[in-house]
Amino acid sequence: MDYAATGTEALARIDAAADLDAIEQLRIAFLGKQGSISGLLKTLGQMSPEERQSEGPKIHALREAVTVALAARKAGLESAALEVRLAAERIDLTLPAPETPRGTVHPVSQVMDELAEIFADLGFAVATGPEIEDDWHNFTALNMPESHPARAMHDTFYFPDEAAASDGRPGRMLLRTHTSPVQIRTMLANGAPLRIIAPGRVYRSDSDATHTPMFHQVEGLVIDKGIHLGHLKWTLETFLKAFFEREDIVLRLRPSYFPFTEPSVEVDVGFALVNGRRVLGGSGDAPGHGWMELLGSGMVNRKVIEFGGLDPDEWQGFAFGIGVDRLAMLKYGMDDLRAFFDGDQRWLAHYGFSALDVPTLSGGVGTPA
Ligand code: 2NL
Repeated sequence: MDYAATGTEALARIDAAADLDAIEQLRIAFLGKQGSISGLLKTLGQMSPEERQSEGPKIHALREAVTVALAARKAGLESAALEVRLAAERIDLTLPAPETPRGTVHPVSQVMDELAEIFADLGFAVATGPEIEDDWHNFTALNMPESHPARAMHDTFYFPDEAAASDGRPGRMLLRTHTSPVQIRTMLANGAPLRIIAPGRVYRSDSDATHTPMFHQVEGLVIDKGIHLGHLKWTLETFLKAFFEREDIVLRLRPSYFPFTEPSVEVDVGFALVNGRRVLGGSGDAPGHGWMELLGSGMVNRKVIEFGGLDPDEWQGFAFGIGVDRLAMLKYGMDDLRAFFDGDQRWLAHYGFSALDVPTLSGGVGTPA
């Protein structure tokens, strides 16, 4: 039998295939399980040895020719598609830059950079860690055991139970409710002494005018020998003066309670009412002044130091936590937290920072040049 006509027709159809889908259809039609050339190959089994000797090589040659043609046409179509894409995605680097740069740095990013800069000057490193955490690092290690009421108060987003322990992690998986687990991880990994801040996203199932399900927090942790409340107060005072760029920042420390600190201290900052707006500075006890609750802090609970792998008789520490979004609102005068995460171009253009306005202590952390 002569397979030349079959081959010619097959090659013509392959040549005419318009796209990769058509090539695949042809491959199936010729070489698939039910394909025509596969069918020819099956006929070899019924042939006499003589017949097989004359027909076999022709059928195999036909299959080889079709296989090669399919591959060649496929490569041709792929490179044509790439050419089209490259032409469409070409950018003209000789075009002039836009009149005004349109991207801006989000106030939250700007404030995070300011915090890193201020605390770097005080000898703090920036620590980061996972936003998807396990129960142990987020709660247990912070002296909030399974039944602790503070766990319920955290409005935690939990993952379905199957996610837990599948990779041998301790406890249920969740979205971290604070950045404290980063500090636990750093204590376990690096030991003491330690001076870190842990800025980042945190999550709580809570949403209204002053709460969003995702917000930003910065926590600080110092572990060393002989650390006491005086170190905490000086550090916070120094930080807040640098951040708000005012020497007259006055703090008031009030006793409070957190499971992870003992004693715990709520920190208020004095403000004055100017044209109905709160401006930080001066004693809150002066006429026309008041106190605003700003952050929580305290001496690290002995149990938390132990969970961090350290001996609390040898190492002491202080810690604090502040909302970064709130800090940004206070410093840059926004009044609605929800607008932070709307992605509205007008808001971003108004409150955003130039990418070149990198906060530095020598240049003034928050003062646009
Ligand atoms: C608040 C209070 C706080 C901490 C966070 C902390 C972390 C470790 C050990 C001990 Cl690893 N404490 N963090 C301490 C006190 C207060 O945050 O009101 N945050 C918004």
